Amino acid sequence: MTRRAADSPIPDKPEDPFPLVTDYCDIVGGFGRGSAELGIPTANIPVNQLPKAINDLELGVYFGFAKLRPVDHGEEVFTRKNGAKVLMNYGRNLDRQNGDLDPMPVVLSVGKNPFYGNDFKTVELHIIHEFKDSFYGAQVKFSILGHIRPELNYTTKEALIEDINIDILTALEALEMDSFKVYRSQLAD
Ligand code: ADP
Ligand code: RBF
Ligand code: MG
Repeated sequence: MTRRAADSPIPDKPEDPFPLVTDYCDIVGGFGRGSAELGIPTANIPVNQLPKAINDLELGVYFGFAKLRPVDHGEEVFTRKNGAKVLMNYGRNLDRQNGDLDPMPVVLSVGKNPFYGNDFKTVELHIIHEFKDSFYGAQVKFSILGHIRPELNYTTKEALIEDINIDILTALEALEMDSFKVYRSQLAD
């Protein structure tokens, strides 16, 4: 596996403070840049719904598992700060047959996205799974099992995308180890 200069070594099992696990959190709208600019959608979570131990983590990239749950709610339209409209379907098109409701591997960014110059922290999850539709307004429960690397700044969008793709491969490889894989069932109902 490709290891980069800034990467943390992946231990052979979760190490303090991991594993960390959340309750179900709401999936809210962000700037819409993940899919549109990077081709890597991220479900954004309100930081005030997260346990303190997660908010105390250093800014960086982490891996774990995530499980979605639809919310019984009519569709709504949400308007982004730039005026773009987003349909919140509350996860009504999540498809059990497609595995959308199973625990899935995830890479998380806990950071201020220096590449975009945000002045506040966001917690965003890229779920490593192909969905057929968006699921704004649904809820997600997730675990954090390890740290991949600190948050970095980039000179190009392509370099950021390339690093996120390495993060995804790193997460998948770590989560294949039995000592991490066992935490998948921690999220099962
Ligand atoms: P935003 O800035 O509003 O978060 P994104 O471009 O990051 O916009 O897209 C995030 C949305 O894309 C999520 O809220 C979810 O509805 C949808 N989505 C589709 N596939 C995925 C995925 N694999 N991981 C995370 N979100 C996904
Ligand atoms: N943004 C950064 O500015 N620096 C990073 O090092 C960085 N790493 C990320 C790693 C992962 C796995 C993901 C999903 C996102 C990362 N981002 C990073 C955040 C990215 O800028 C953000 O998802 C988009 O701006 C869309 O909100
Ligand atoms: Mg996002």
